[in-house]
Amino acid sequence: MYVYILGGFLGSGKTSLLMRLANHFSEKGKRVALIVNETGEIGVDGATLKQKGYDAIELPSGCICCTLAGTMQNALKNIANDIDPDIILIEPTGLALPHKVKEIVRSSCIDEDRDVIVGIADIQRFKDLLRQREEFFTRQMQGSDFILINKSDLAGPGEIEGAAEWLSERFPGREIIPVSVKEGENLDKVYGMMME
Ligand SMILES: Nc1nc2c(ncn2[C@@H]2O[C@H](COP(=O)(O)OP(=O)(O)OP(=O)(O)O)[C@@H](O)[C@H]2O)c(=O)[nH]1
Ligand SMILES: [Mg+2]
Repeated sequence: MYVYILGGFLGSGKTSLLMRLANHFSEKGKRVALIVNETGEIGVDGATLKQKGYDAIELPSGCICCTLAGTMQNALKNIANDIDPDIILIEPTGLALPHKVKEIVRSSCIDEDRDVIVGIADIQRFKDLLRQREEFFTRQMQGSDFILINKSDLAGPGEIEGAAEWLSERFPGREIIPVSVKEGENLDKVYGMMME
């Protein structure tokens, strides 16, 4: 069982990516389960995900990397026992630290082959985020196995290159991929990195 944690600030595109990944892997015949910890106004809830045919668990408000750690452990165990999916996709809130979520996954005694943190940076708000919350953003991206620069369709000239340069200085050796989750740009590359 693979566990993917989608880490990124509020509005960066986590839910949009979650839906894309769920569709893609389901079409490939994989059994996908979803854990969402929504606080966003625009988002999907467990009921909507279930309507779409996914096994989904929605965690109550609160943050899975701190106050809801135990709740998330139980959710993981239930999913592993009852559903035994090929893939679990986890969307923490935009204020969670993904490496803490990963620690909880690892302490849940479920039998995962691999856990992966996908970091999502929003190009539209990249400069503002650095100006206002550079330290938090850096910690949030810190544990990522690779980083997506999302919303490439909205980027101005040079913006992607600037963000990629900043990220590769901070996180040397980390793969950085510009994507548009909305328009599908570069998503094949992301799928390829996830289940090979
Ligand atoms: N133009 C554009 N918009 C995008 C893209 N990806 C996501 N969005 C939009 O950005 C907004 C936020 O996307 P979500 O997927 O809800 O982001 P999120 O990270 O789940 O947000 P929270 O759960 O509230 O933290 C939505 O209006 C999306 O339609 C993209 O690649 N391009
Ligand atoms: Mg969301």
